[in-house]
Amino acid sequence: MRMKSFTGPSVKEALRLIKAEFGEQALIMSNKRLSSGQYEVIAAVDYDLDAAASAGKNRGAESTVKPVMTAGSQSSLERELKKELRELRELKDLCFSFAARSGGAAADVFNRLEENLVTGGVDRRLAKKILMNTLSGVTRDKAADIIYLKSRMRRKVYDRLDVKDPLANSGALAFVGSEGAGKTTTIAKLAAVHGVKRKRRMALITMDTLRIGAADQLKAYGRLMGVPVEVARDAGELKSRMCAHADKELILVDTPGLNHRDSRRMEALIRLADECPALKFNLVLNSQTRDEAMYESVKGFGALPIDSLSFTRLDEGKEHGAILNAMVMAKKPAAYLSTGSRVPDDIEVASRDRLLSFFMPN
Ligand SMILES: Nc1nc2c(ncn2[C@@H]2O[C@H](COP(=O)(O)OP(=O)(O)OP(=O)(O)O)[C@@H](O)[C@H]2O)c(=O)[nH]1
Ligand SMILES: [Mg+2]
Repeated sequence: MRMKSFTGPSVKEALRLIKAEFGEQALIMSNKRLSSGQYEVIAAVDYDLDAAASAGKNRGAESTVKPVMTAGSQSSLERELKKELRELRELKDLCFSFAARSGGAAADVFNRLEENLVTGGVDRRLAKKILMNTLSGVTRDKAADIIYLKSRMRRKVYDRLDVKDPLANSGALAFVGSEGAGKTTTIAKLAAVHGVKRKRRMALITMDTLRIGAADQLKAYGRLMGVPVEVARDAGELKSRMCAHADKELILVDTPGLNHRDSRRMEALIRLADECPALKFNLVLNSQTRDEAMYESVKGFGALPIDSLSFTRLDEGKEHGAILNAMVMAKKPAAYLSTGSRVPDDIEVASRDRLLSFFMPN
């Protein structure tokens, strides 16, 4: 949704400008005569509405070409589309009342707040939801107060953030994720923090027996830190290694990187979760992954009982909205943030303040 104020010597002229810029889809939010004698009309255009409408058209076309499309998938698309339209209608209603409350300033305020989130990498749909949350219930006197609204929006985002440190207590934690996400490096950093700095009794177990040299990578770290490293090829071996280290406070388990579409290997991980109920899972995500791939990954690994998320490569980009997108989609707390490849320096436990500073810098 984008709002803009148009002025002209008559309402007709302002409407002509709106039509020229926004087309027939424009929603007229308000109009009034200014003290200068000019007329101001506020209009909004909904990009998603366009996208949804054209997606609807495409789907229609598709279903005539492919009559075999199942009723199930059709109704789920319909449901999705209906949900989206309902949300847009709610947003439109909210915009109407917001525009009425704040007058001409609404367009500017609305766009600035939305762009604030979107330019930071927050998904446009999520940005809209946050905006709806922020704007609903705002009183007339505050409706054009950008400083107040920004801090209200910060609070709304802050309240959504969930963090946890899964190694705060004792237990076994397996790190899963796509190839090269940063699992082994994250484990090495955490082993240095907990095993070396805090002197907690710990063991590392690697299940990455597929890639040549993968187990050696972790063993080398283990040797340096004086932390035992073992190899387990399957759930049975993992269980017996975990039993052998029952005296340890922490057991960190490295797993091979996998494409979530690789159903055979994903099933092996699901079996692991079934057979080792004491094992918790942390999903390691590269924070620089593009939106679509990030969603796919979160959805794919959602088949596992994921307990928390870690994000790597924060040093490689400036916009970190993708982290918020992933947290909201997975409905899981953030655990660790990796800010470089140095072991053990480049890791921190996620905090709500730190996360907020990524999505909404001051
Ligand atoms: N810049 C940067 N590099 C990182 C970060 N975390 C890991 N890396 C680097 O990314 C590469 C892959 O890291 P690994 O820890 O081996 O990744 P992995 O998930 O274990 O990979 P597979 O086991 O092959 O699936 C290594 O070169 C790391 O040094 C990070 O936060 N920032
Ligand atoms: Mg690895």
